[in-house]
Amino acid sequence: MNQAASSPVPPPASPVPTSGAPSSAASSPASPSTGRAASPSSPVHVYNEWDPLEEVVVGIVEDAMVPPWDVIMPAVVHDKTLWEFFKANGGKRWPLEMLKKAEADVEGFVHILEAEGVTVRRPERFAWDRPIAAPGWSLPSSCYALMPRDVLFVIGDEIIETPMGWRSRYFEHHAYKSLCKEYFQGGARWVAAPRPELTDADYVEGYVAPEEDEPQRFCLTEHEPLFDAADAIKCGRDVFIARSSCCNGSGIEWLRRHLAPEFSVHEVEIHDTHPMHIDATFYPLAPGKLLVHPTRCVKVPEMFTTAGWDVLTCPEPLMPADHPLYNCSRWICMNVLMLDEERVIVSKGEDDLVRAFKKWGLKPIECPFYDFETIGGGFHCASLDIRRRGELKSYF
Ligand code: DAV
Repeated sequence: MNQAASSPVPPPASPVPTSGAPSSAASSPASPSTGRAASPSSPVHVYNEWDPLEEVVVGIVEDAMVPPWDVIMPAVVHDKTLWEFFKANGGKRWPLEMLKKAEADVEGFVHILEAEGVTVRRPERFAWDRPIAAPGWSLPSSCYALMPRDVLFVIGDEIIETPMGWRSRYFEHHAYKSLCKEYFQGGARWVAAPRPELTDADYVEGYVAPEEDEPQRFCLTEHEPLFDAADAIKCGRDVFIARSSCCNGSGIEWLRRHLAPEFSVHEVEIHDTHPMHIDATFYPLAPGKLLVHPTRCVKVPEMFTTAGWDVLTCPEPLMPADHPLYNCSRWICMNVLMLDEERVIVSKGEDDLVRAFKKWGLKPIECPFYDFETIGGGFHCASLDIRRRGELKSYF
């Protein structure tokens, strides 16, 4: 089964520029490096979603618990018919059959990554089944180490432990501590955003998710900065972020100030009844190629059209409507992983998206993932880029 991170750190990447010209958008080299530009010797080096991927962390299915029912759950679980399931089973183990099927998917994903030449690291096991508490709240359990993308924001040579809005994910960073220490020893920077209190003051009292035809509203207050790493997505000098059920305006402002002046953080306007993370809504796949959800992305920032990017609308998902999804919507098909500017890992069964990717000049690699999606998210959620071979640039 999955082992805790144990293999030695591979030699640092040589700082080779990205291969291939951008399809339509202009890219320009960054101005001479300021403090934040990654040191060439750091084992952590990521500026965007598409430079050639060298090392990645992939989540583990073992020990995963059904997220305990808590204040944030009605804001993130799309399907109201599942609320009773969470109320009855939250804080218990997922049924073994579901875990086995999810594990087969994730190990198939790892196999593909390794076959494509990517070094894959795994989080550590952790006692997610233990009750947890902080002043003002307590829960019967944590969740899992399924989705590293949410927990750590990796940019340049820095790892940022994010201030997550789910109480049940408060200790999730612990599954990645050994890896963080190893990367730190190898030269990476490592910081934690202010650890949130997550008291009732963080959540809008009596929150009810909006219907499709209602204006956007969010379940979080501005009591303190909150965001998950997957609420933001990297695009060289520019980072795009959207408010969600786990990301508030203060969280966006914290990231903006922390990353300035090397990176500019732009907020993307969305409409989503159960918003959680930007990566099934707005996804810069490669220079000149922005994948968007047909309705959730209210307005594509003008900088994309001005710079000549193609705005690619994701086709309707083909996952059967009755496929059980406990933590995301069928649009999880958008949650792909780029191995470089062309190779894209996409869920098997999503033939329309595969066809669209080919038309858009990408090389899809299909991997069965519906059973992982049942309890978790997509390829992007299940992974965390540690090193991509490329340089800091502006694509606008
Ligand atoms: O609605 O499917 C999932 C995004 C997870 N990072 C959705 C959003």
